[in-house]
Amino acid sequence: MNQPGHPAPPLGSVVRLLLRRTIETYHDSPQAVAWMQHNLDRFDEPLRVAIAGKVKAGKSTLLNALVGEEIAPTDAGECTRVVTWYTDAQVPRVTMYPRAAPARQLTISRNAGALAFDLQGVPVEEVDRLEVQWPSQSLRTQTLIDTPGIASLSKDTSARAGAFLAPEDSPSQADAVVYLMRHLHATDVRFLESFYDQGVARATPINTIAVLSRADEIGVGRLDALSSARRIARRYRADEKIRGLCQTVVAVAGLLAQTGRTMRQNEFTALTALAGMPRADLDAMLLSVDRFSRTDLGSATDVPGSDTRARLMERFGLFGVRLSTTLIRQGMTDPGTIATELVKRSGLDELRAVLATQFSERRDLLKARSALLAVDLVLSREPRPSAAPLVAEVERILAGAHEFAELRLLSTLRSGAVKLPTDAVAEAERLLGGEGGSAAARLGLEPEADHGQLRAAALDAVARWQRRAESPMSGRTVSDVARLVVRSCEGVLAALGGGRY
Ligand SMILES: Nc1nc2c(ncn2[C@@H]2O[C@H](COP(=O)(O)OP(=O)(O)O)[C@@H](O)[C@H]2O)c(=O)[nH]1
Ligand SMILES: [Mg+2]
Repeated sequence: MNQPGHPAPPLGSVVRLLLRRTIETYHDSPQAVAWMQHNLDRFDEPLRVAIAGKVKAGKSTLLNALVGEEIAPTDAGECTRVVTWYTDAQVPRVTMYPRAAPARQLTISRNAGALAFDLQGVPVEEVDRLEVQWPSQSLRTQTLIDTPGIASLSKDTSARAGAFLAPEDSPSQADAVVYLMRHLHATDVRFLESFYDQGVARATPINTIAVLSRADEIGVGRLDALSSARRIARRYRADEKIRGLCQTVVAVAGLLAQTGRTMRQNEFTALTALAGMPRADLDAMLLSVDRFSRTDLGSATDVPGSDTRARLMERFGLFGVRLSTTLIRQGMTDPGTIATELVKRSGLDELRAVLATQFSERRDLLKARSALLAVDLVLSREPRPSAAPLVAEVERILAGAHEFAELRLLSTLRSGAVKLPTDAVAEAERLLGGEGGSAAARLGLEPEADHGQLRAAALDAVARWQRRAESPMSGRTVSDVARLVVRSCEGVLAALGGGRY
């Protein structure tokens, strides 16, 4: 226990020191030193967020939506079968890392607006990964990793994704995962379980967010599709089994978001022409993808031809075309406004907010978790007497760092194992950082709450949970829970400054 007034050193520096000490202890093992050095570098890199899910779940499209550019190839194509890293850089560059040959640079070409890379004849199976360096604000705080589909028909592709995300013999290369699913399927659950069940810091679904993807397709393209999708996501969130495997579930229509962020003038022109058609004719065309693209409108009309319509369908989907033409008919005449509306309805902003609170704000903790897994691997692969203090230190960090204690308690609370009133459980989860690590998120205040409001709310929470901890009515478990919550509130107060009480 730390004495009051002597705050624990930040988790980041404790873990960095552990990494260095491990290197010293294993200085005579080149393999261990290289592995630890790699992890020391990784510790200071942006967070690595992998996008996972079955083939055609919409992973590459969602990555593009997050970046705001069509950099990840979508649909088929051999590149989509290789694990691809997208990192921020000054100059665009694509590097291929074959398994058994030196890395080499690939030329970048564009195919109808989207990037395409040519593997120069190297078979997909022989490529370990591609790295796309791309100047982008959104890649500055997180490296995004596009993965091939899991449980796909092609066993090899699926195995490559599995080996990357949840390798059997070493910790994952990713610090966190966004898992896309269209409906929850048994294979999704199995995959989530395999990712989550890893060595130290286990029993915390901390690094996984689930996305109910292609949300516009729910409800067969009706204009309220997104509301239905949000309702389903809410139901998943309330499901104990799902809550045990991921932090939260958000509904997102990646295609709408991607197209909204990259919409072109000629697409707007085509949509405007469609919106000018007699409504019944357009509605009839919009009954299916095929009808929309194939209907023969003759040559006399100024309505876009079959090829243009097919292309519109690829970019907007049935829902996107229906929504855009409706908006135009209602009087939106500015492409910018339509684009903004597509993004707004897509759920992308909600996903970004969740990524910020669950991942970015927890960066240090997620990095620490990855690093501890890496140290643990060395300690178990090459046990030696001189490493005993390191083993003890890993234990001490896991048991002693309040951040990990918060995570364990969050999982326990979410499993429903603690007998507390429902609203108290919800408040405890919030104070423990379940909805984000910032003071405002923990205290349930608006992000713009001022210092005085934050402090008052934190003091109030300390007092309430202290009473609960000391109440003779509280059983042992509840008292322990309450004490940890008090500690979290004290942490918030300490960070706000101005003395403890
Ligand atoms: N309607 C709709 N289609 C989508 C959405 N996201 C992706 N798609 C389409 O689904 C197909 C597969 O998408 P892709 O991103 O390549 O999936 P991946 O295999 O998981 O990377 C493509 O034709 C996309 O246009 C979405 O949100 N809505
Ligand atoms: Mg893909």
